[in-house]
Amino acid sequence: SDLGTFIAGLPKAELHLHIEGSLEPELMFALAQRNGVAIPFASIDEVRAAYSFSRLQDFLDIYYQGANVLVTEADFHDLAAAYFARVAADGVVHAEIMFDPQTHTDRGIAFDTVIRGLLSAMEEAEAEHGITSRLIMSFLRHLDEESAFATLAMAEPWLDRIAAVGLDSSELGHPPEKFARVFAAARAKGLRLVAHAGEEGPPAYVEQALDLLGVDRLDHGNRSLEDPVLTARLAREGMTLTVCPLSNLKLCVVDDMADHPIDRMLAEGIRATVNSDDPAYFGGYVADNYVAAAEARGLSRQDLARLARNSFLGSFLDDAAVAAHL
Ligand code: ES4
Ligand code: ZN
Repeated sequence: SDLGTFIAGLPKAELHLHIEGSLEPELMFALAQRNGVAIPFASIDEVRAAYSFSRLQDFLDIYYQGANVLVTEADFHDLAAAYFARVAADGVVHAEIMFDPQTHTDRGIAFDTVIRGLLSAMEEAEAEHGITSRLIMSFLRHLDEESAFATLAMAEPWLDRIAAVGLDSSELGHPPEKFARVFAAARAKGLRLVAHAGEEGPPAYVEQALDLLGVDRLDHGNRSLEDPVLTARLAREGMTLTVCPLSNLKLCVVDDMADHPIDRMLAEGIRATVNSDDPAYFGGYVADNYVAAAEARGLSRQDLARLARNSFLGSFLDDAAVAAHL
């Protein structure tokens, strides 16, 4: 379509992408076979049929199962290489990709295996596709503070290759305050900070992410709009929100794409961006997310250009690189 062509032609950054969530069923099967790992699905169609969720936890249970096929450095390389090859066609020129070390280290995969595989694919992506990238190491919030500190310690030799730490997994019952000390430690090491907040959790969790973690960027943030004071604050402070429309629909954060708040966020003056979250599970890569939101909410080409511009403004690129993309 004309809209799809316009969107794919907009240079953009992707700021909210879980690399484990880019594991397509075809690669899941290939890696299961390569590594002799059992998966609870008989066919690729059966995998796709299992991707029906009524809340975040339904998805997370399947997502952690899928990640079991990732074993060797080559697996992590191939996973990330497939992501970069796919989003080159979406107009992505910069990607800040999250990975969840604990999902792997807790089943005996070395931290170094994971990061070496990802970094080699990132280097190739710059050479082959001209896509620059950064790594965000995300802590699983359903695990304890001690496990997050242990993960930060494993990252110590790699700190110059990691841009930021993040916070993901089951939000309800695991408020940001649980990780205030480990985020302070990460900041002291020179890392930037992001956290998922306000996806299923209340506006108070967003306030904690701002006030107790001191995040540089918020992942999701949808439920902030329930609080007019918080909404105004996000706009005033120029906080970037990494919004994920197809994820929001699949996880029932919105009942219908026609109800998606992306344009309301822009109208409130919030620096909103559009991202894919877990594209292999939620039915589309980043350009599909722009298209779905644009069709459902009647976004103009000016709105779409604003969203793409916001993706660079909200990135962890240095000022000169940001300016070069605007
Ligand atoms: C996630 Cl959509 C979402 N929310 C929280 N944690 C996650 N990990 C991967 N996708
Ligand atoms: Zn996410």
